[in-house]
Amino acid sequence: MQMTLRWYGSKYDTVTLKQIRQIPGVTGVISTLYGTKPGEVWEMEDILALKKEIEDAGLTLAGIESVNIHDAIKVGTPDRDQYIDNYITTLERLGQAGIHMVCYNFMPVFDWTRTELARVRPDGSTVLAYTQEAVDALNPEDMFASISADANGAILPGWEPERMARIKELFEMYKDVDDEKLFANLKYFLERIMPVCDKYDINMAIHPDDPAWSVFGLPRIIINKANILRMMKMVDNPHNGVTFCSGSYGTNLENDLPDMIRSLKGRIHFAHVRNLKFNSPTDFEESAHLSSDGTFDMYEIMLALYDIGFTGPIRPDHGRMIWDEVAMPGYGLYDRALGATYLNGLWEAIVKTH
Ligand SMILES: [Mn+2]
Repeated sequence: MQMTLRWYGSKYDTVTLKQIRQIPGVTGVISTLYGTKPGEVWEMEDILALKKEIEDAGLTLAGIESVNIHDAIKVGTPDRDQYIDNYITTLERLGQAGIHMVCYNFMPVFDWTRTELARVRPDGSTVLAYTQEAVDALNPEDMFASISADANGAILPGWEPERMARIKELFEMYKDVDDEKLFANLKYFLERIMPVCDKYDINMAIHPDDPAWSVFGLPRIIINKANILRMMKMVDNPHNGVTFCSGSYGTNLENDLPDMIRSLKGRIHFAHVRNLKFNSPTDFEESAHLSSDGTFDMYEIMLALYDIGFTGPIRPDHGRMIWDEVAMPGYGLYDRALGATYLNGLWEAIVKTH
């Protein structure tokens, strides 16, 4: 595996490549062209400039998170083919630039959903948190207002203001889309992009829905073992793979994370590894990465990745906000650096004892 950190680019991130280069054991970043909108074709010169900037800092561009999917593709509207063509052109250019892993998600309207961006933990750190009760009491517009008010001035991925301004229209677009239709639209998309993925050896890594259940009545399909195996089988190509995100699949305590990892052998192209602390089955907060701080056994998660021979990029996921850092919630330097070091420590111990 290759330890990486997510990096939003020098125009958007409070963390610098120089700082990332100094985290022991972190050799690459996962980045994106953060200014692009879903459906746009990425310019080759922008892709190459991003790659060069990262390599000049002594790191590798280990993959893209994300190339986002236009709503027309997820909804299956008549103009979807144009947006899929654009997506294919972007993939071609990424392949030509030597980039072989692309993370994406197929979540309607919202990317990840949290109800608090700065819940105070007993140690004084602040973290992202979720309670179903809070979601049930809010409508989507209120939720956007509260998320953006807490974002430390950052624009959060998936919560861009121009997108949220259209929230009613987006809900209207999805009103006839149920789980089966979303599966069918995902299949259509994957079948069209697989030839270019085969040609350039691009591993597509779908990120699970977060939380792993329906929010605001919207369909959610990438939520559990049965659904993800169905997705693998419906387009049975090794380039059709997953981002294994422990913090997203882990939102549903019925998901047995090490078992899911083992059942996805050969199809996990990217891993997000973090811990959650559950206060009840519908109230969780993002803890430090250590097993002792949360609900998951992180050793067992890393062991499962080792057992399946995982070789792709891995990253600590959201970190807590500690040591007075001000950054995009979840994406400060310090706690993610601690997470990377802890995961590398687990990995070294596993390698030496197996
Ligand atoms: Mn994730």
